[in-house]
Amino acid sequence: MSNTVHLLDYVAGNVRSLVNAIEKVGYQVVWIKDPADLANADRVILPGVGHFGHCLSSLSKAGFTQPLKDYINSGKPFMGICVGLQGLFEASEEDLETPGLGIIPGTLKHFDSSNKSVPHIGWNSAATVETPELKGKSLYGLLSKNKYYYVHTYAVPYNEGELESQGWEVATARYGDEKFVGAIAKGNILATQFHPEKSGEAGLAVIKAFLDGSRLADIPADGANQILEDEGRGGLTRRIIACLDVRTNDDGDLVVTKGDQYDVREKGGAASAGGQVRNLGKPVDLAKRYYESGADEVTFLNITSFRNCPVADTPMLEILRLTSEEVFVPLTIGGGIRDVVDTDGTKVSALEVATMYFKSGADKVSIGSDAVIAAEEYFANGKKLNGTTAIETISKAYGNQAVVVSVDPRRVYVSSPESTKRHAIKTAFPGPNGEQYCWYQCTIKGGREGRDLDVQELVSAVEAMGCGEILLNCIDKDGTNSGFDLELINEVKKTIKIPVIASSGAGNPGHFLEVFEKTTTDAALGAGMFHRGEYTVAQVKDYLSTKSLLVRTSR
Ligand code: 1PR
Repeated sequence: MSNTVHLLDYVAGNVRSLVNAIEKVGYQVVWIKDPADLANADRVILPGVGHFGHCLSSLSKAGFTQPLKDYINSGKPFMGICVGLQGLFEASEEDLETPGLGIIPGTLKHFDSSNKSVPHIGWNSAATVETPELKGKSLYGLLSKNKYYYVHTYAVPYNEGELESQGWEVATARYGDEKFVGAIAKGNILATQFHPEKSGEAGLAVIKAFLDGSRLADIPADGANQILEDEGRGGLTRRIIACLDVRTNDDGDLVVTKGDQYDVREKGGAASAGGQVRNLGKPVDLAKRYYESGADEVTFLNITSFRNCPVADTPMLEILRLTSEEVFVPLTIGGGIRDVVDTDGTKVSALEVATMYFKSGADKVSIGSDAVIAAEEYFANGKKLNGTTAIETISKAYGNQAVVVSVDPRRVYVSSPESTKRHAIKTAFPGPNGEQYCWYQCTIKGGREGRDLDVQELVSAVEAMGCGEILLNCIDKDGTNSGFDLELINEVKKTIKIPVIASSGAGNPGHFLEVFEKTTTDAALGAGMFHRGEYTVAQVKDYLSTKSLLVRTSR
């Protein structure tokens, strides 16, 4: 058999990562653009991101529905990923008007968000339910000790024995009190709710097993069943994210830098503005190092993108391209995601800018300044969505999970809550004049400009617009090594349902423990302490493990 795999090209999606993963395990991708080509394929993968109804209706409009069913019925290898799994079922609550392919019985349900963040984002299990045939065997390389990367709002609830009675083999995961289908297989079909292409070595092993046709293998000695769970959270691990602030230094090279309260220049150096830009290493090298050390995600923030520069920021796109060939965990890119006018006068929409990054290997884009402006307009228009903001257009095309909003708040101290129109909180850390209250002011342009909008207003507005996750920085804490701003994080968590990544202030593993124990944050991010080599990501995870927090340790 050839070493090609056919991928269906039917909907906008950030599939670069999947292509990279397939190439990494030694196969070549051929795109199927015409339904007739399906008949000639030896192996087919159906990727899918975003909205169930949009994906299924795009498939149908492009004439793929019947040829795809025929291909699956032919018995040749077929794999569905994420919405590619969902589409095999009969229906989804996400869009009950548009039917699924109906190959597997069942309907996808919305996760219950009354007691947990939704979407479900992060690393969770895919533990195979043992059947006589599977005893001592791993199905397509799935191992219960491994964690896989999920990002979805709808899932197939798992009811013991139901799918098995129809001949399906199932691997499950648990999120809070909900058990759902993480992967499902029968004969020539394999489908995963998680993204194997973003699941590190564990995910690459699943893709390779599928492409090699290795359906069952002996479980390796170190792969024995070991399904760890965290009370209240199920198998979802605490996510540790490494962040790289990238900018051009005074010599014109793109470097990883790191600020103290957003000031990235060395103190007392030679450059006129007060010192050289701190250079902590090369972006691609550091990203690889953090991946190898177990980072669950890597985020790049292009921190000077508000300055005039060509839209096709070639060096930044190149960084993503090179990183995504070697780093198989989710990659987020931020900085400059907004409607822009290029240096030659051409107008380029935020969606087009984001598309360039997705095509180069990003899985999510992070929006900073533009989100603040959009939120101000949202309130000015009586909380009406206008449909044209960067958040709305990108989340519509690529799914909410692909849109992160990066928030850069700064504390403003006040003597009483009545002395400001903004939401003030009582703080245990009084201001310089003994003020007992503060509000968190949103800023734009990397903290250079404060706006009359508080962090609670911003996060609730962007959640309504379709943002899937908040990256919550804090200018007061950035680079201080003094721990996260727990008051800020608790306030934001109270305000919204979407997941929050706590950022700014991490100086040692204990700070990660503290933020997970004292807030309900979904993930925590570190920058300076990793770049300066004070601690590795692995050390943070080992420490959390010794404190009984669930983390992903196997790659
Ligand atoms: O406004 O959409 O163009 O996006 C610009 C992006 O660049 C925003 O996400 C903004 O947060 C970021 N940014 C702008 N200026 C700076 C700066 O440092 N001068 N960096 C900056 C933000 C903060 C964190 C940092 C954590 C953890 N960096 O991401 O990594 O504070 O640091 P620590 O662990 O060392 O304390 P747009």
